[in-house]
Amino acid sequence: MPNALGRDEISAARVIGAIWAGALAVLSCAGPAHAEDGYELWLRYRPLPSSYAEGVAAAAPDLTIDAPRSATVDAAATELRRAFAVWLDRPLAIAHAGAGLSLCRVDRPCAEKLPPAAKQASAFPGAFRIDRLDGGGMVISARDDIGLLYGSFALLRHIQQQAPLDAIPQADTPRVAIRMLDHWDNLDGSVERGYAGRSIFQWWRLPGYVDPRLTDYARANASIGINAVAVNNVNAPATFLTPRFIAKTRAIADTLRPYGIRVFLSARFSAPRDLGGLATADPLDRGVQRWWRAKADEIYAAIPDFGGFLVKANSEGQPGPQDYGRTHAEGANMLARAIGKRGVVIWRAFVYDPDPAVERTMQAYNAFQPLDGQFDSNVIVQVKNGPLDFQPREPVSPLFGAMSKTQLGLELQITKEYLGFSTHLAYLAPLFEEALDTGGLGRDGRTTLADIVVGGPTSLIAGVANIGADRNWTGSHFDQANWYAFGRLAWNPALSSDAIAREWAAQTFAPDAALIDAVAALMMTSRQTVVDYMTPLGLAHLMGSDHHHGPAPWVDDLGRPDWNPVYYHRADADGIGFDRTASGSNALGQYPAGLAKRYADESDPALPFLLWFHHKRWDDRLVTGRTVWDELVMRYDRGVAGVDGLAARWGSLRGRIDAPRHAEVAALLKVQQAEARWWRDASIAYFQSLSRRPLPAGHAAPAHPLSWYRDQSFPEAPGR
Ligand code: GCW
Repeated sequence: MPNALGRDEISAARVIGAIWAGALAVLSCAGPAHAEDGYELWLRYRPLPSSYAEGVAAAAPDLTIDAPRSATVDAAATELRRAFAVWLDRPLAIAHAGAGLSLCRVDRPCAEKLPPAAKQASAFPGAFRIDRLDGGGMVISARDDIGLLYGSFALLRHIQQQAPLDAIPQADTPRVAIRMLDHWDNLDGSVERGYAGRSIFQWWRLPGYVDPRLTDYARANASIGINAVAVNNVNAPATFLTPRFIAKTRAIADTLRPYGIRVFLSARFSAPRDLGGLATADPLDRGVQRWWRAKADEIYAAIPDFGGFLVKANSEGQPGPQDYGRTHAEGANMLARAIGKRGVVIWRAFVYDPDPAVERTMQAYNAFQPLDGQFDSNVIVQVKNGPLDFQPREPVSPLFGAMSKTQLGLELQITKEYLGFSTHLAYLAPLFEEALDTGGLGRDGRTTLADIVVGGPTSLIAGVANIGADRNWTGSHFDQANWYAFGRLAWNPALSSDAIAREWAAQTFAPDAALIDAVAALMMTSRQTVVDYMTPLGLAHLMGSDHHHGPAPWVDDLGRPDWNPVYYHRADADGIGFDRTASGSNALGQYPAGLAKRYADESDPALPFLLWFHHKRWDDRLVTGRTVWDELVMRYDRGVAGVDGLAARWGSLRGRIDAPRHAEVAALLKVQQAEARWWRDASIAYFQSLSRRPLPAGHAAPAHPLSWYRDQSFPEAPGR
């Protein structure tokens, strides 16, 4: 992409920025003027140190707008004025001279003043440039209004980090067309797998009352490039498609539209029966096709830029085309034809057979890969990053790279269903990055997952939202970083998780170089720490049933074998792990040869997928020099020590972060310390009951007998 910053350039710019910011931080010791409760997210516009503020005032004494009047341009101007009023300590006046800061649509006269490069700017929707002009002014230019809004937020991000103004010009282009949040929000205001309070969508009060919070939600999304939102749970009743709910959804769409965000609805496949009184929902039935076409027309009449339908079909009890002997492609195409050119159908590949003869992680591939080439061009098949279900670590789904004739979208989970809810500190960008950077997926062996999902008008990265009505939006301050990082990576999957952590920390806490180093370092180790105390060495799905809170590796009595943790770890007196090589289920055979070889490799001491792909004997000696049993215990303890380290490092930042947020994070880290021990102790107590091996020297016995851990129950756990 022309003008795109690569990882190296970004980190070079970041280092320069950090040095500059560090020098300035010495000068600025003013405390925050506002109570820091997290509501403002990363959009905290605080007074700047005077020397930096002078530069900002010189470059942007006033604002000129040369673009057709639109709600989006107004939103950009409002946001700029909100921030600059603080930075200039006076309102940013609207001018007509164009000598200060200006917003310039490149089809307008202002384009004449732009440097030549700006005239060849990317045509990808949302692309923008920020330039300095010879006279000292600054101009944000784009081909479309949304580019002006994104450019405005980029400039605000730059200034909030107190990055050098000399580092402008900048240009940026989204790499993915649909950058989407999937809310698993229910009609009754609860949120499936939500740990940040009730839903922000107040269905009962809509459409008459639209919570102003939705505008702040839209601002936050636009600031990181998110441009699509599914407002209801994929496990949704058809009620969302009734006229009453279309009117409510329209009110949401009207609020989000100025910020470039299109609304989608999760659609229940049986709606023609549930609502339409038809005897069938068979996608090949003419009456069913007519019903969906009329429903789509009704929605588009209310919401002209409606994004389309998100569908969970024939998965976990949801209805779908297979109920009528039809394929996923036939079901998806029927809906796609009802939508037509107006939008897309996002069809989820998260399926597993109700009667599993085949190993669970192989099922989505078996169900979808043979359909490659059969989906209409406005169907996107949305695939979770891993083949199981958003575990702390998984290999990538083998569907990526195996459906070259189908538009595949990536589904990530931002809410931490399996990583400690909103209580544990786990920065997820390294997890997202690990998936996106996984290579060896194409026939050439050089294609990464990111290469597969970036590109044309139906490219998609979706994330299951972690947002709720809690004052701080995400249930904990650090979970805001996961929303932020998701948006930034969906915009540009080549950004580094470390660079994102730094820009988030600078905006969320303060642009102080030492503070940013400390916060980013803590964030960057947090996910591996969770892996260590929950699911070390490639183990997975060891959590409590139903609510998914806490350890329960002993569970073996659920309705289906593949719902039980014992199905996944396969531990017994002899050993542990799932043989997915050719001698076992051969899930490994679903990957291209080079990647399969890397996944099966046991020579890297990190051993990320050892027990995902191999069954090992307890006494087998690993590349680390330890036996499997000893290595397992060591990893659990490393996880516990890791959380202690997070807590200690956070503790040392006391006084350098505002007291309310510091105290809240510290309290949650205490819970995490206790719960990491619980995960470690319960898991070791259980596995030791099978391995009958002594703990290696220096590793303490679990605090309680196994029965104690088995007896814990959490009827009040949120998110079910
Ligand atoms: O991760 C699992 C969750 C379910 C969820 C399902 C899915 C919305 O436990 O709560 O249902 O996946 O992705 O459809």
